[in-house]
Amino acid sequence: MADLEIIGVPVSNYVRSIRMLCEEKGVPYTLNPAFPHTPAVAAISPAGQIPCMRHGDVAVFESKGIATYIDKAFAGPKFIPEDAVGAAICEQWVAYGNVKVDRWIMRELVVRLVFADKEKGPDMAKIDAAVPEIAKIAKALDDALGRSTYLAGDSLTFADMNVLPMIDYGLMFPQSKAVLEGHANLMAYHARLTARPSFQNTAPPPRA
Ligand SMILES: N[C@@H](CCC(=O)N[C@@H](CS)C(=O)NCC(=O)O)C(=O)O
Repeated sequence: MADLEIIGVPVSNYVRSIRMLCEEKGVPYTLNPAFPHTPAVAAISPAGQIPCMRHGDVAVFESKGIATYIDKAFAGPKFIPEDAVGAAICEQWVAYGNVKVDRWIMRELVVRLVFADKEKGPDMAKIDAAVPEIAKIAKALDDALGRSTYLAGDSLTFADMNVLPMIDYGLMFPQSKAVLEGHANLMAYHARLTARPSFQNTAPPPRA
């Protein structure tokens, strides 16, 4: 069978989530470190977003679509539950991760700080506005992790791999770190999951 190709730069939280899934399942893959909106990406994603995936004739965009394909097409442990409740709860946390955690931690805070205008600096009003939203997210995740070991119950699912890189990025910046650190369940979860080989082996290269 053809090689599995994951397309996208390793610094992307969503690319890392897909790479973590491959690592956890033991699925070999080739990483094509393409930036958003480059030809390899635009050929698959109408939005020009990463990650994308190719496997023989199959091309998929959107990380959850890619994760579903990999989980079903390859042997190894399952990380998207098949039972009705497990599947729904996993999907629920993936959606919450994408709509809330990615939006407020990644787009409204991390990306604004990292890609700030060199002369004007980051838009601090927008960063400040993100902080109370991140506080709500931290509480929601912390509450869920007080009820179960992982977001979708007592086994690791793709929902955890989806949010972990986002939380890890949030802990790198003082504005979000201060909020996240106040949540003991979330911090214990971050420590446990970032120790896994799937996280360690997918670290992006240091910024030049
Ligand atoms: N819903 C998409 C989001 C992917 C996404 O936001 N990727 C970012 C990099 S982490 C990207 O490609 N940004 C460029 C853009 O949105 O134009 C998914 O789950 O794959």
